[in-house]
Amino acid sequence: GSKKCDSRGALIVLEGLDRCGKTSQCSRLLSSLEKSGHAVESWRFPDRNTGVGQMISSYLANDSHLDDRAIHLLFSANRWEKRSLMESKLRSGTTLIVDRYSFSGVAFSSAKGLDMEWCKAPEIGLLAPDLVVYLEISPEQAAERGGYGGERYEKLEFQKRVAESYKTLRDATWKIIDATLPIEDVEKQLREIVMESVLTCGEGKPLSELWP
Ligand code: FDM
Repeated sequence: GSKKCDSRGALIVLEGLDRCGKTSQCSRLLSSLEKSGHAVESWRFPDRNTGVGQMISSYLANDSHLDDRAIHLLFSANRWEKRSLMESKLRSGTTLIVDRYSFSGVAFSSAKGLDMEWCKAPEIGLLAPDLVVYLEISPEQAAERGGYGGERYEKLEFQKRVAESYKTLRDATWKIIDATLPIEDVEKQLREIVMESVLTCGEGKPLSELWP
């Protein structure tokens, strides 16, 4: 008979509070995977390059006001508009490293007081990540790192509530890395976890959808 082997790329998501080091870890991971010959791309949400992304960007910069539910749905729409490209990249064997995804969507909006189940609903049917890595840092330590850019959510009190939301959201499948470790140690741990997931997807692990 025909043995099915749908080799594909892995969908890797990095989550964490602002200033946890996610963005630099994403770029380190990207170059390390590229160097070892993997097909890989680095993505981020919000993707500010689309029309929806520009509305989000102006909201985050406090240049526009939007209802909490309206902005929540825009963040979600911003993922939906990338879904089919995401699926074709993965199926063609490209691993995607994604800086923030639906978990940011739920954590940040529910930190404003929106119901968590309501927040999760528009994410149903998006591709489920093969791996979620949470770079853990306390809100206080993140704030001490300085350089909050002055965007809407970059305030200690709000980040504390986001941290609580992330705690509620995370499950046993998430991998937690201590983001206060030296940058090279975080990088090494991350690479090991990611390589394992890339391997399983290469062996034909099926793609699935949120929320599993
Ligand atoms: N954010 C990000 C949300 O509120 N919802 C979402 O769905 C996503 C993806 O946007 F404060 C928040 C998280 C962060 C802000 O993110 C912009 P970057 O990573 O700083 O660009």
